[in-house]
Amino acid sequence: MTKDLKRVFLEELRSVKSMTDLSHLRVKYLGRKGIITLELRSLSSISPADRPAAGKKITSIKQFIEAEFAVVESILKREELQRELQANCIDVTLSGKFVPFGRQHPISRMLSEITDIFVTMGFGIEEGPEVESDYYNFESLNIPKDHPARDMQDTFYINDDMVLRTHTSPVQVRVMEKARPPLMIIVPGKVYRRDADITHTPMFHQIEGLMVDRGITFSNLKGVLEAFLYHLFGPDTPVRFRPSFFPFTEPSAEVDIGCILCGGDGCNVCKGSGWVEILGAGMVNPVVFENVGYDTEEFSGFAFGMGVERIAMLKYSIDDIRLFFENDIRFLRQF
Ligand code: 2NL
Repeated sequence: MTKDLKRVFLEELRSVKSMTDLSHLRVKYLGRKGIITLELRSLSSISPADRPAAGKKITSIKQFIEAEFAVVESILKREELQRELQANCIDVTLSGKFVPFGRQHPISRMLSEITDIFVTMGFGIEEGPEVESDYYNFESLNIPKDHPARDMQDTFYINDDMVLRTHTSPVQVRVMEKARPPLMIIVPGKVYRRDADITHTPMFHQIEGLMVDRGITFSNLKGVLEAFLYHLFGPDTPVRFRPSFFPFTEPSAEVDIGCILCGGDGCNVCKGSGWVEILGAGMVNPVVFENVGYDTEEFSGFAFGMGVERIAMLKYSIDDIRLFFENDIRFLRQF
């Protein structure tokens, strides 16, 4: 009978294919009403003389079954692990997915390049509000009430008194109100004018600079701007100063560089002249100093301003300013 039990058990064990099959078979043999459990319980009905031998036999079968279960269980577990590894297998030799890199916008790069040159010379960077009062944007800078720049046609008005700043100069006025000379700052930022064509957008970027101290002269202005243009356009770039006019500087100048496109021979960028305008500058008008409470007998200074898009257009030979703001990846990728 016990030989049969082992044989029947082994046959049933052979048909076990999964952990579920195995646990069913375990219940069938070793469960509370399992074959082995019942055999052990039935020992009490055997005569005391035969009981030890019968007990020994059934216990040894139980141990045999338990050992077999352990073997099959470990085989099934290994198979299961193998299946799992196969299903979740990663081919580390496959080539990776292409992740496109972003990059700085050409205007952001131009801004950093310009500010870096001035920071190297010792200028500090200042920023301020883009929505300004009429006073800071115009009045404090000696821009008269009837000046065309103050026209509704040219400036974005928020209301009678507030505008979108048309230049970053109001930031310099704010700084001068708070600090006394010596002062050496540049002010990069967005500015707004009602204008739109291939060289104008309603929003563009400007960098202005200001140096104020005792004994600052036009020579200092010339030296700083020539050093700046030397670093931005290279040591062989010719620079010239032309007389000009701004209400906030006196005297005023416009600064040209030899056309980098044609090398001075004349082309459509320099309109045949061989020169292109790059900056406006001048000695700060004493009226502006009086407005911020500086003693004009003690202090003098120079200021300058430039358009960042305009410089980027010249540097990279771009003929339409709107390309900077269309976000065409084929354009932006080239910088
Ligand atoms: C240009 C010309 C310029 C200034 C900006 C300035 C600022 C203060 C006082 C005096 Cl607070 N001047 N700024 C001076 C001369 C020229 O910009 O062509 N910009 C694009």
